[in-house]
Amino acid sequence: MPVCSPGNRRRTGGAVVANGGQGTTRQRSEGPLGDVLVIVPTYNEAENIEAITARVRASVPEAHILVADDNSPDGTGKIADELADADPRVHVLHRKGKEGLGAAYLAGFRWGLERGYGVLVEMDADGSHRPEELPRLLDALPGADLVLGSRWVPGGSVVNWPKTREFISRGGSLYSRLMLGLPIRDITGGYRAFRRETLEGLGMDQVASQGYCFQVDLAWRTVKAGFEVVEVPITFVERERGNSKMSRAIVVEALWRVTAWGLSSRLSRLTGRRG
Ligand SMILES: Nc1nc2c(ncn2[C@@H]2O[C@H](COP(=O)(O)OP(=O)(O)OP(=O)(O)O)[C@@H](O)[C@H]2O)c(=O)[nH]1
Ligand SMILES: [Mg+2]
Repeated sequence: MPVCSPGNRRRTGGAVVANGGQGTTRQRSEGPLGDVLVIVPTYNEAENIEAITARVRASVPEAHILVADDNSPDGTGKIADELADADPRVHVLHRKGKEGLGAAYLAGFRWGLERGYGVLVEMDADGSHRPEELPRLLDALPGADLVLGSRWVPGGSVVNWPKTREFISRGGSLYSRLMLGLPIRDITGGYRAFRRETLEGLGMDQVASQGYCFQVDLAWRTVKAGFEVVEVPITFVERERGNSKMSRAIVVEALWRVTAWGLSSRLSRLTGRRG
């Protein structure tokens, strides 16, 4: 089993392994990983939901899919219900209204953990996270506790992304890396595969963050809890249909939360050393 010394990064077949040295590396269970649940959060993705489920089905036929819909006004939830009627491996979690990406994922994780899934995958509905790359993420999971699809490791890339978005994303990852001391290149990315034990061990009940920040929060908790993170290069493709939910509020939330976490962890290290 690969174990990283604190703060190390190393390569294994295109994947980059990171452990921040912020916690003790855990022993990982060696048995079968269990059934895969791909969680797809949706808000107004009527134009995308059918294509994304079909692509997941073609790419990883045995995977189950959970659409976590926040009562989308464009009828995404109804289309998802029709897909679920036609395919017993498609499920729908209807939520009462728009509460943000983080809350939808947390509800989806709980749904999957309660039903015994062994691997829980995060995937956007808009095609940016290509289902065709999911087998590569899953292949890396036996050597990791969390696999991140990464745009910013060698071999990773973005297609059709405006320079401003790339700047925000790269800048957000760099800032989070420096503030939190995390040796992860793509901290804000949302194409991920978790082992169930990782989600059970990272303190999901305390997570309150929402947008990009939700992804930073989970990555940081994962490393702090002593789990091992592997980054696998992906090609991220800008959405072709539907509207982005990215907003100024999401960027501001990420900035203030990451700054607050970084400062408080430095402070507690400082006072811990003195005391
Ligand atoms: N359930 C739920 N899903 C959401 C919410 N906000 C965003 N999503 C979904 O989360 C995924 C990512 O949102 P996007 O709008 O694509 O955000 P983004 O990828 O940062 O922005 P673009 O690059 O412009 O696509 C998509 O599948 C959205 O439908 C929400 O409040 N609730
Ligand atoms: Mg998107």
